[in-house]
Amino acid sequence: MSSKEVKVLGAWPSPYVMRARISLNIKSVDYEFLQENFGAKSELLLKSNPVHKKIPVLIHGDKPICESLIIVQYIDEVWTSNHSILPSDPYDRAIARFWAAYLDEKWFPSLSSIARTNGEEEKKAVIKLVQEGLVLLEDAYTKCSKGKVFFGGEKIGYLDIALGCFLGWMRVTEKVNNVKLIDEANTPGLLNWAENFCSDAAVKDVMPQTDKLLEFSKRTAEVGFVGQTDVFAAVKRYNGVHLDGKPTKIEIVGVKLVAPATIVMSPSTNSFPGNTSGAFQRMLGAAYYVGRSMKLSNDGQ
Ligand SMILES: N[C@@H](CCC(=O)N[C@@H](CS)C(=O)NCC(=O)O)C(=O)O
Repeated sequence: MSSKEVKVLGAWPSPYVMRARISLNIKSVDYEFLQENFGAKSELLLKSNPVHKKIPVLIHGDKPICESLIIVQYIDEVWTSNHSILPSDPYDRAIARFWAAYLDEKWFPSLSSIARTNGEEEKKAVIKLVQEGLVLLEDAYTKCSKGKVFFGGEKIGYLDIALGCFLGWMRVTEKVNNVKLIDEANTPGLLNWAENFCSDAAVKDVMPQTDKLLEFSKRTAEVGFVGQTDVFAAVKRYNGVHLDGKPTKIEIVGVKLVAPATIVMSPSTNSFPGNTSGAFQRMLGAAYYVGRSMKLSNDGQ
């Protein structure tokens, strides 16, 4: 299979994109990784995933396949080389799908909402929910792995990929909030599993380093504005606007007529207000991941 026949539209920090990449690695399929910029989605992405406009998209020949878990399953069915990703037993397959749905519908939304909680009490409550979910997953691990290393047995399987892709962001959450999510006391099986998962040949090159992810989560993005008026208009229009239930603060921290002017915006958001467009939309897009500040630069014209 030529590398050009398989493409992944994605971004390195995205857990969902990791699912596609790990699955292709398991099957030893060569692929081209086309990194998307959240600030300005590519035409190819919009054309390939017109419904959700999200990554990952797997492009096989000229056929796009969307939604990470559907992509994992597609890869497993198309490339039958190496081991199979989904369990061969129908009951085991159903259980693996059940837990993967739980992860995407309940558990990960809780994990990612920690950064957007209001106050310490709410944060503690959401962290507790996440930890309780992990205790349920510990039990699922004991049952699914049947004493082997992975949920899928000897080799990484569907549920390993579904949960393992979140390990990077779990570690970031642990660091930022000074808590333990996976530990010896409550989730000893998962602790061991996580180490084996991250060091697997199919995973280690796509699993982002925690510090890099942490840096990314706080990153400063720059967006050029043509003309100062746009920068001031953006401040006027969006300062105080509620995003994810919190007011957005935008302040100009430096204005130079020749060198770039800079605005810092906080808190950042992971969703776009419906009426944004153009440069400001691109700025919000670049701030997709929670917890970072943002700079707008003005070329001073
Ligand atoms: N259910 C989707 C979720 C994919 C998803 O949320 N992707 C994020 C990146 S991690 C995205 O593309 N966000 C851009 C947006 O929401 O516009 C899947 O499993 O593929």
